[in-house]
Amino acid sequence: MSIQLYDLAGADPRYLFSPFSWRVRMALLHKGLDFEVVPWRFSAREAIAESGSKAVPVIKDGDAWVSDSWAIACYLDTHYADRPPLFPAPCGEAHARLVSALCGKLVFPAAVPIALYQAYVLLDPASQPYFRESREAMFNARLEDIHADAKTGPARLAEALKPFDEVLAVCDYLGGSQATYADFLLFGILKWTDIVSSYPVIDRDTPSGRWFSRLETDYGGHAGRVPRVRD
Ligand SMILES: N[C@@H](CCC(=O)N[C@@H](CS)C(=O)NCC(=O)O)C(=O)O
Repeated sequence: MSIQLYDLAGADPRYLFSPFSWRVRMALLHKGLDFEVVPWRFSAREAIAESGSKAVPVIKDGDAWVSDSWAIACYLDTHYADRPPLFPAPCGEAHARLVSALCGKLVFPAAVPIALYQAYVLLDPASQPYFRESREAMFNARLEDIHADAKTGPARLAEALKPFDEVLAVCDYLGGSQATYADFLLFGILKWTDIVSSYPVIDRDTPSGRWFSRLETDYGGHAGRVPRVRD
């Protein structure tokens, strides 16, 4: 039986955009595991109640429920050790933790002004009040006031990606010659912005942009085929 990946969906279930779920989706693709995406909404949390988590991503693998994107990646590497690694020894985990910290400090703050309001607009009406209230409390600002336009949003994101550009100018992946979980940490954030945004967010003619396009064509082009709002 294939693994089920519970993923945040918009009112239109074709839009699946959680940055954390994208990390897991890429990890499943990298491992070559069969999986099925189950659309999930804030307004229908009970679908993942058995996992003990209130947040997605969550996977169900046979009888096992696993939540939290990092914990899921660790689970996949442990349980499917014969498949391509997400954290190749000896320093895969330390490397991924460094990339995670850089993403948290640099990229996520630049992605939020692009994605937060535009993600809110895509949600089902029953989820929107919760999302607005929780995110406005988290960022201490109205969603509309956080929102960046087509000029300032991508410019700030490009600035945040500069350290990654330096690496990706000389390596195909953050993992070197192969993608690792470090790649999917960054990719998840960018894919989130790219799916929900009404304007282009990533300059494809930069090292990070070329790397993003590469990951979209890898794994049979899975990530490149998913619908974006502006398609
Ligand atoms: N640390 C968690 C974060 C997951 C997370 O925040 N997911 C969001 C969707 S993008 C969620 O489901 N939040 C639940 C809520 O806000 O109530 C992970 O990496 O899996």
